[in-house]
Amino acid sequence: MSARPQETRLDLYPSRRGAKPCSIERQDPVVHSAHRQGAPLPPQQICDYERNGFLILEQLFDARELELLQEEAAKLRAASGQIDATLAVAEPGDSSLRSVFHVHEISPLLRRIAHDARLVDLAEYILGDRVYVHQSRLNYKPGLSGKEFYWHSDFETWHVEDGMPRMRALSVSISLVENTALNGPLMLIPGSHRRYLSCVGETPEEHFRQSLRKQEYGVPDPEALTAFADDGGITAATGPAGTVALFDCNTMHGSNGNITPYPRSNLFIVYNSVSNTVEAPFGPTEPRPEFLAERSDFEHVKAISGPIRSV
Ligand code: 6CS
Ligand code: FE
Repeated sequence: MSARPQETRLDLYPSRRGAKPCSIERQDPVVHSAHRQGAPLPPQQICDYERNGFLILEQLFDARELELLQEEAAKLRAASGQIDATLAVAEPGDSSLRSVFHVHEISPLLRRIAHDARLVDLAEYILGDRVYVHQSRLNYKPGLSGKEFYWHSDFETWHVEDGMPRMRALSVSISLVENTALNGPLMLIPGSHRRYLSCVGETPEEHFRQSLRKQEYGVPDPEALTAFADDGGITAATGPAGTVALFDCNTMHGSNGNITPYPRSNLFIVYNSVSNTVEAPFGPTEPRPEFLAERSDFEHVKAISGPIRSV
């Protein structure tokens, strides 16, 4: 593999380079739109998102829409043997299905959801720009064997391994089943998005083959993580099926394993600003495949309004 020429770009968020972990102040806004008028969220919720780095919303989708989404996730799971093998990720040490990536490209219904005005308007407002889908996935967290997602900032990986320059992206997670304290719900650390934890360790080539099952590089050091939790506490995104968690690309998050007998599945859609498209990775490895980070089609999403009935 040919080495890339000596790096001359300014890197505001260096990571996996130094011998010691360190913490860097965020250099980017959290809410990129200046005006509160005409916003798709009440001012209090915008403040909450800005302060905490996430927002939990219930009842964005109606019962029929949720049913369609649940059926589609089950269909993809049942057909996972026929899906391009690179998109389907198995649990570590097990062959049960952990995640399916690029779902907005393989399912017309999930594409329709990714283009839904209720989500796109929120993303455009918070990111202050037109947006495109950087990544999408279904996380199944199967019953009995679903393993944890260790603490991480998505942005750290997207910057180092994919070349996302700035913090101007967010994730939408839609739960497909009720998330309780029991089944490994998404956990987030309020306020953690305001600092960037520069991690240690040299990324191996094709790190994604390992990291999507169990991440070991680009994870926070225990002291910094503990300080984050001491300061902000930990919030679990529990709630009925259909609960939406909207979170900043640098919010520290993770989830426990699921040893209940029932799966805990979520749909994730990542929106990035069209002014923040990925470049060469800021770390030394080759760019990850496009099913993890869109690199060729940066055309902005055109929001579609109205309820989703069938596609
Ligand atoms: O590596 C990634 O891009 C993915 N991994 C995690 C644990 N979260 C975000 C993203 O899907
Ligand atoms: Fe993540």
